[in-house]
Amino acid sequence: MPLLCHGHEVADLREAHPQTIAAGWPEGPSQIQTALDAEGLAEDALRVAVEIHDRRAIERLERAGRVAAGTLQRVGARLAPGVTTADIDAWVREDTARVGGRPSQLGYLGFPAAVCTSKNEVVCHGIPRRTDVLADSDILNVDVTTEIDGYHGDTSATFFVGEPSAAARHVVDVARRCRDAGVSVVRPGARLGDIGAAIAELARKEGCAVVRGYGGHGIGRKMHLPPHVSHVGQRGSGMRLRAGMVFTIEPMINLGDAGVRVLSDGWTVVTKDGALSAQFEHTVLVTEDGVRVLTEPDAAG
Ligand SMILES: [Co+2]
Repeated sequence: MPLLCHGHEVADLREAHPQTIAAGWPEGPSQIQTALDAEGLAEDALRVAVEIHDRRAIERLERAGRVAAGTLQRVGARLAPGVTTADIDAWVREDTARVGGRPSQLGYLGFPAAVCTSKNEVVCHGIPRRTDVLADSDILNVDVTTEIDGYHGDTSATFFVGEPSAAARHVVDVARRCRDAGVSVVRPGARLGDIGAAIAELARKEGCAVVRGYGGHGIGRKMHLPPHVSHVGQRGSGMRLRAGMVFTIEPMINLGDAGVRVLSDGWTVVTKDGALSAQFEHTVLVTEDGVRVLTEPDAAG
């Protein structure tokens, strides 16, 4: 089977698994094309299928990305000392409903809120709470995922509340630049590992650490799909990127050590050493000649 021997090559899934794919698939993507990833997740001993989205799906993903970016931008503009993370949760629900979407995170694996709010030493998956009040010089990551018309868009940014310390400014700046460094290497023919390599090199140069346990992910008709996008990859390793793939790049950058732990609520991930952590996230599309960010705030409407 040449298809399965060439694990990085895009294949028409119908050739690989003819019995599993219906000829028409009326509501699905019309071209179920996938890349079979033999090397990228070798430890799983599983070949992971990554969807190559067609034009119709891409239009919907663009819209979902635009909508998520718009909500993030509007909510971010309202942050100030005295705001609670429960307020942010309410604003995300209101704004998402207003534009005709649904917060993807609400109820996902039992997550109790519509948005993740991760403050200071919280790395990710912070739960909004009425008792969690923003104060001057906090940093806060707000992670918005929106489903609209059956497709999801996922984006996050770390905001300053009031006047940031020099350390906060540094880790937030490095996190944004790491995300952008990861995005900048995406093009057809690049490897998944190139993304994490670009991120890890920049973080190291700036004296920061990259969180390893959590990564980016494919996104489409589900919020979380293959592939897993490591933020500490090795250049030249992993799946070969192809036009039509859509996934997130969302490095979590720590000012101190890379170590993290999960609090007893089962969700909140914090730095082990209590040092600040920051994160930025885009959903990106691999295009014929490079990359398009689907969650650019400038494109928000
Ligand atoms: Co994400």
